[in-house]
Amino acid sequence: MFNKIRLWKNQNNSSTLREKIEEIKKLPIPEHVAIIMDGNGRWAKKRALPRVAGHHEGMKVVRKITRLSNKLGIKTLTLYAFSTENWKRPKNEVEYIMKLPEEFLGTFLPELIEENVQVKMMGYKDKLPVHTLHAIEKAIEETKNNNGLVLNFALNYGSRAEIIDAVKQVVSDCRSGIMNENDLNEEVFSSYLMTANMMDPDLLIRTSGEIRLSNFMLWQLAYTEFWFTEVLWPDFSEEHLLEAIKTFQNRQRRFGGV
Ligand code: V07
Repeated sequence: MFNKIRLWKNQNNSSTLREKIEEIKKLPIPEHVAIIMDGNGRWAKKRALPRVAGHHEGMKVVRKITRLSNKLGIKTLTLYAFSTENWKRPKNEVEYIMKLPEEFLGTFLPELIEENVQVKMMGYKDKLPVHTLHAIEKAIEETKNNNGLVLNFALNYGSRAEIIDAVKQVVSDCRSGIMNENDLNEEVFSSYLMTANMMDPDLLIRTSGEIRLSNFMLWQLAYTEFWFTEVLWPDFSEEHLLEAIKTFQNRQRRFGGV
């Protein structure tokens, strides 16, 4: 009888996923997880599909991973959706990608509100198409009082530019007397970045086998654990996130606190 139940459980993925979630919740969960969602174009190419098909599939994974992150009690999920370098891609691809926030929010904003998720964005808003920015700002406004998961999209974001802008603002505040240069320290400098009031990521995930940061959160990732996988973003599953967190927990257990 029990063997039969076990057999049924192992065939039923959703039930074993639930068990894995319960297991992982017994140890500390990273509070802030950041993900570089790479490999969408390659996923499409492997299937002889246009690159945009990979981006669309990747968008569905964003929903899945957001729901699980919320369920796990992760406090902040930062997703690198578009870099300042991505403008160099073909015009039609960029135009398509810039419609994804609207499509995503058109479908899932009610669900995000229902699940108490707070939408945020970091990056240079000035270059974004107005239709994209409007959709995101509406979502930010409608979720601003939610106190569940913070879903932070890095969009038209670049870390070196972010740091330069912070330095310029510090210099300006010193010149105008708002700040004394002797008061500048790491904590104060952090408050000049786009992640002001956010804790640094505990865990960085990058998919698609690239082992580099590509100008993503250079300051904020100083003490972060990195987890890289060959899996392409559209193939990234709940199990992969749990695996990354498990690795994080094992590292914490071995090196943390002593
Ligand atoms: C984008 C899908 C995921 C893979 C990476 C590239 C393509 C969701 C959003 C989004 C952004 C803001 C927002 C709600 C949803 C998104 C871009 C690209 C630019 F408020 N997916 N996704 N934005 N991709």
